[in-house]
Amino acid sequence: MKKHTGIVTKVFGLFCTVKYDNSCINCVLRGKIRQSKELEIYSDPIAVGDRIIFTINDDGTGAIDKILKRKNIFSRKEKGRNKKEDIIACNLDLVVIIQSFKSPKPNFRFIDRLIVRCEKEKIPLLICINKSDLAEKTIIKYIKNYYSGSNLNLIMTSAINGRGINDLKNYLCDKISLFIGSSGVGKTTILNFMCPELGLRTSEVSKSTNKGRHTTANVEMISTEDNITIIDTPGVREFGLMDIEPHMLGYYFNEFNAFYNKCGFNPCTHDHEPDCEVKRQVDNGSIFKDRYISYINILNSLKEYYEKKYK
Ligand SMILES: Nc1nc2c(ncn2[C@@H]2O[C@H](COP(=O)(O)OP(=O)(O)O)[C@@H](O)[C@H]2O)c(=O)[nH]1
Ligand SMILES: [Mg+2]
Ligand SMILES: [Zn+2]
Repeated sequence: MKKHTGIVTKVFGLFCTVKYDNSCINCVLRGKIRQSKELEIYSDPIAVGDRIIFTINDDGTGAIDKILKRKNIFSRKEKGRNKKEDIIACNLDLVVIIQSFKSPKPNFRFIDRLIVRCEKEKIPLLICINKSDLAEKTIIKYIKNYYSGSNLNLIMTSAINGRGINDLKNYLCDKISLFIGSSGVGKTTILNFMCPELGLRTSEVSKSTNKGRHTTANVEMISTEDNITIIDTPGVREFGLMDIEPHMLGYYFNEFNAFYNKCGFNPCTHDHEPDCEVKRQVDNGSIFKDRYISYINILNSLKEYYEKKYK
């Protein structure tokens, strides 16, 4: 039978939607993939973004024969012995970490965890803070300072008045990008603003909790006419980094890079160790203090996890 190559745009358990030749086809995973040992570590064997080989059945549905080698995997790894790795998406060119200035407020510790994941997987990333129409000058300045030492790309957008949306589009052009962030920050509204023809459903932020409801039930890949491909996710609240050893964390904080060679200890976790250059740079203001505190918070959570694991 003739084999085709396609890309997975949505997953529902053992079924998925596959895009090929500008059309979509519903496919099922063949048993040999479901039972493959290699994929056992994941909660689902297949993910949005997967490139696959499939055959078309007589009834017009497809059967997936093979998942092609993944160039990268963006996943979360939770606590607990039996927890499997959740692949959010794979084969990404860019991860856009989206937060908003207000309703909900930006969560820097959450952004920093996502940054660590991207840096570890070597996936380019962009930080996008939305709802700039609601932002006060002080918070704008604070966010710029917070990430200034990291050299990361940072943009501020408003899906209401359109500011910054063209900058965002420039980053997205000719790429497959993941939109990730808490729910209610405006991911879907931004998509609709960029491509009104999509007509995606957005959610009103529920006023009582300010957390927003989940309207995007699943992760889904959306392609637009101007060669932008976005994988939109429902609000991701928890984001585990449980596979990172505490002494490695510092390498994923770019602003430490210029200094760790001058630390007295090697490896140095820039925490309790004496003669630490990173701490000196925090004290003299070249490393932004709150970003360092965020590092220490993540470090402590990793240490706690590894201590329990090896006790
Ligand atoms: N003021 C303001 N509100 C926005 C902006 N973007 C989205 N919203 C509102 O925020 C709420 C949640 O948006 P939605 O796109 O569903 O968020 P998602 O969960 O990240 O997809 C909706 O009520 C939007 O109208 C923005 O730039 N400024
Ligand atoms: Mg949404
Ligand atoms: Zn140090």
